[in-house]
Amino acid sequence: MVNKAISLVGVPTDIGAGHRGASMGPEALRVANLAARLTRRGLDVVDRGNLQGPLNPWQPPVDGYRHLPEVVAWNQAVHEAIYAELGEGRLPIMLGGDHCLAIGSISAVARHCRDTGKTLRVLWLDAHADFNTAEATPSGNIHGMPVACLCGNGPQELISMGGQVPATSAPVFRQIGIRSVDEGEKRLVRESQVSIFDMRHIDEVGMKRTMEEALADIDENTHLHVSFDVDFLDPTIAPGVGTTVRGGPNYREAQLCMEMIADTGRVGSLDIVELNPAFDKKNQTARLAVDLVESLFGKSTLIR
Ligand code: NNH
Ligand code: MN
Ligand code: MN
Ligand code: MN
Repeated sequence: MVNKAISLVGVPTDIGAGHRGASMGPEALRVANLAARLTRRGLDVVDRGNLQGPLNPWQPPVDGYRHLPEVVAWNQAVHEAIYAELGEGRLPIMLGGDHCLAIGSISAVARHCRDTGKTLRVLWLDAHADFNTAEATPSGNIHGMPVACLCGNGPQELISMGGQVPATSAPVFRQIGIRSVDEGEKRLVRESQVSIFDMRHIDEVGMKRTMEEALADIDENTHLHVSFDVDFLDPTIAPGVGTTVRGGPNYREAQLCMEMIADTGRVGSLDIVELNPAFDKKNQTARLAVDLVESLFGKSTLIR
């Protein structure tokens, strides 16, 4: 069974993104009643409030990275907070914030898995592979780089977070929903051992088989980390993100994805990132994200 002690950790920054506004994500998720919805599911939810860090200076990239010192500061705070929650035996949900923050959260989860002898598996739900480097990036935005950084390909301050370089490795990742990968990034992904279940794969075999494949060979020793970039979802149902890409999973496909993850009973930590209320309509994307997170924690429409 899934850990019932849940900690919400707000990380109000858009420091790694190409649009302002993901800094409002944590509050939008609270307004959409995330804590009460999980409490209603019988979980013991504590909201730790927000972490703090530098403001967004909105500068152009320097040597291929935008806002690197600020990204490092925010991720250090995330790493410490998430590592502490796991050490207390709790299940942390990081309320982002943009996706660069997964460097801090996943490096902390990897460190916790080393402490406890668990096997880490990361489910990366995203339209994007987030495998860029300073050389490959078209934007310099570090939210396009967290998977590369976690696999040891990035600036020293980001790859060494958590005391081990690399923090984790490519075979740990299962990426689902991918449909926008930059040219140079494509080559890096192909040369890596990251498993990609892109939209073409989901179109061809369906979400059910895709998830069976992505969840294959996990066992009772697996710590599942779900990194949920809200732009994973089709923009017709989830307009509240900075980088919409059409052709994503629809409502039922997304529900099935979450329900099948829940069925494993192995979820140990979660990121909800890239929600951008400045692009949303009446908080609908935040409400949808909360709905899907309820399913991730076992809410089901199953009758049998
Ligand atoms: N690949 C693009 C970049 O690196 C966009 C990344 N944007 C995301 N990633 N939202 O999930 O700039
Ligand atoms: Mn643990
Ligand atoms: Mn992402
Ligand atoms: Mn994305």
